[in-house]
Amino acid sequence: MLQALIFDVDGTLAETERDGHRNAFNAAFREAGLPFEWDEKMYGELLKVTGGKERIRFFLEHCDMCPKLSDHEIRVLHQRKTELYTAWLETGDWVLRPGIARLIREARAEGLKLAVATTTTQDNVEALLKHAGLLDAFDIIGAGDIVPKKKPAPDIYLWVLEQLGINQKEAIAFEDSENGLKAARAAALRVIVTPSFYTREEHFDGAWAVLSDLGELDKPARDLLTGQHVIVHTSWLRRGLTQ
Ligand code: XBP
Ligand code: MG
Repeated sequence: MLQALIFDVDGTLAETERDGHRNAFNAAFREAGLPFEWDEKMYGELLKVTGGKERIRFFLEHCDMCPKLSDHEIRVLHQRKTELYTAWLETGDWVLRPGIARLIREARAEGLKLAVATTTTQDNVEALLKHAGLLDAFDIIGAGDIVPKKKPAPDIYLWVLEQLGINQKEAIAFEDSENGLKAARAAALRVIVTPSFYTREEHFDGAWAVLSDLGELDKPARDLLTGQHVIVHTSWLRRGLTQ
């Protein structure tokens, strides 16, 4: 029986990568006097590395002309990036993706548990949910360094399931990326994928459904595999995908 919905954050709850995280990384680099910038295309490639600190480290390791930074320096730089990113969230210059707030409220009203499973930093998730007026709706937030291995490892999903006290058959995960899908599938969860700006070309084998978004009452989503119109309701999730 369905007990919980588990949401990824970046790309799934909102399109936060290009104008939010990327700009915050670049502003932190500028402030620190570092001689590089991540353009839109390069950032899309760097997103294959999950986690901001890991992404900076990977970039520096593959950049001959860049200065080398210690783990401590990367942590300090990343801390500043988090401040800049949460400040951006507070400007409200972003929106939740279609159907997110609607489904969360519907699930809450029906007593389903709600959780987050993300590689982003806890402060970022709290700032995003708070600004959206949804922080109180969530029972568990699994974020950032709370587990040693980030997505595509299943660790964050396994941690969230344990905290919720349920098994993998009792939850559905919502993801936007191949790395996220792999993580949730490795935890044996059913996964609905709503591809985002940076993940449209990725492969989603093993997804339960691949949808344009979750759909609003006046603007249904599109099933990207069948072309059908759908609005993801809890009843739809409970019943399975055969309507
Ligand atoms: C996406 C990520 C994160 C963000 C940056 O997370 O990989 O690393 O790009 O956030 P999600 P931090 O699992 O929510 O899609 O700099 O805080 O790591
Ligand atoms: Mg994501």
